[in-house]
Amino acid sequence: MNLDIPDRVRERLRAARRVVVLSGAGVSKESGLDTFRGAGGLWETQRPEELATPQAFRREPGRVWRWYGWRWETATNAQPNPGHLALVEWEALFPELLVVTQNVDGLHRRAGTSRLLEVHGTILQARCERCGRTRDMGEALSESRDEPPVCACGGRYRPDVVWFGETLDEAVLSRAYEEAASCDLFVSAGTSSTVYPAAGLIDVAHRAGACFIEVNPEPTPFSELAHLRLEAPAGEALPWLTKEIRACRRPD
Ligand code: BJW
Ligand code: ZN
Repeated sequence: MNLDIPDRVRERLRAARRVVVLSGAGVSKESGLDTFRGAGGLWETQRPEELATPQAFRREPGRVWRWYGWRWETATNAQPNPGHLALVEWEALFPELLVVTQNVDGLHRRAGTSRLLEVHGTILQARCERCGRTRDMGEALSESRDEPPVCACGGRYRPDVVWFGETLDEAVLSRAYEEAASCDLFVSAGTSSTVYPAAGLIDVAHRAGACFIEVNPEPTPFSELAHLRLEAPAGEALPWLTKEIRACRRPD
């Protein structure tokens, strides 16, 4: 990457203590996982609002279960990439770092990020739609690959993720909003910033006066608010930004 960081942004990077990163599917792209929207995205031919919904699961539980089975397999076979690993290094640079991910693939955790909120849940777990019991997704899939397995209570297992029209965990969401409202640096990476309430974190942080950096090869509805835009894949931009942060924090 060849880019000059404006002095006022460099100063904000040097002074930042409370840092929130919002990540999306683009961060896992270089691990071989498809994004949802855009060219080659998982949903190029089908609208996400029609597949990732409780209605779709009610109508065609087998189809939805098989799709998540395939996604579980690709996610568990994938490896964290340099973008995920850069954010692990940020924990040493910013003791108050929080990574808020919309991804359900578990790659941030596997990379080693510890202060992590998975606001759209996890594909690594299945949850009974009736009693809420959870179990390992791999185990549930080995019991039944074609149709969702049935819990002892008679309910069906589904992936432990948040579909459209479902509410996010309230404690998790309010923690994300609190930290966004009080951070001094907010970085969004690999997200189209179109799905709410996660995308609303950007606005909250910006209004609260945080420095906002956007990492995305394509523009988003929030690009114009960005103090710095890194138009590059996260696997290049985040390691580059790490080097820049280290450089501006080194005592002269
Ligand atoms: C790269 C790259 C590289 C490529 N490096 N970058 C306010 C206004 C309007 C609507 C609403 C609103 N509030 C709520 C709603 C309704 C709805 C919503 O947001 N709809 C919008 C689509 C308009 N939200 C909800 O329903 C939420 N629930 C809720 O609000 O409950 C209260 C309520 C109930 C009833 C009615 C109203 C309110 C729940 C949202 C749950 C989203 N779930 C999913 C599926 C999760 C499970 C699964 O994975 O299958 O979450 S949808 C999908 O989108 C998934 C993602 O986490 C999420 C966000 O996508 P993301 O991560 O941004 O990916 P992409 O593909 O969109 O973008 C990738 C980006 O990467 C692109 O920009 C590329 O350019 C870039 N990229 N390569 C860096 N190498
Ligand atoms: Zn049950």
